[in-house]
Amino acid sequence: FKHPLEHTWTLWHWQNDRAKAWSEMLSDVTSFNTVEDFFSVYYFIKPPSDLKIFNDYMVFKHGIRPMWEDDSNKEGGRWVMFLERDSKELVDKLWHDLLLCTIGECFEYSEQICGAVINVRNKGSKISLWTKDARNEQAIQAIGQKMKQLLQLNEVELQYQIHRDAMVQAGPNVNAIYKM
Ligand code: M7G
Repeated sequence: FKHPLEHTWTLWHWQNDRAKAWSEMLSDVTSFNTVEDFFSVYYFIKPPSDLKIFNDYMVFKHGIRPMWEDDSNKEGGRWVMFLERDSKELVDKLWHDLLLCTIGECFEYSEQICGAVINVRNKGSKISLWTKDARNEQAIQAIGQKMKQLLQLNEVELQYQIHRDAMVQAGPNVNAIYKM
């Protein structure tokens, strides 16, 4: 007997390849819907600290593609943290904890949660939680507060960015509509 999760989740991997368009660099790795299957995937893949620069993991509810254009994301945004000078251990731990909180449905307004992402870049890593409706301030604030508390982000700032803004303002300077 395995312990069922509330939802089925899909792990995606993104790897930079200059010859391809962004969405062609995405691959759907596997899906899981029990705690045990989650851990077999989690311990099988490399931790984020062993990934090469320009690799991402995304864990999204089954049926939601981890891209701005998906119907569940196109009106949404993300709570994102920028981990530039943080240790590899901390980055791996934050990613682990965020995944457990996400698949374990620790957040209120869990229907607003689409998925979690880690981007490994030159400057450091970004970890984010994508939500469905960037106009739902109540849900966004509740989710952000819970994330801050569960991940013990005392010194780490969270910013909420709207995907629609990211689409038009490529680069690191996307405005944050909320910070905490
Ligand atoms: P990023 O990988 O989120 O962050 O976006 P980075 O700037 O730290 O590398 C880099 C670029 O990838 C964006 O400017 C887009 O060109 C492309 N990109 C990223 N995302 C998440 C998407 C997406 O959801 N859809 C599309 N079409 N392009 C994306």
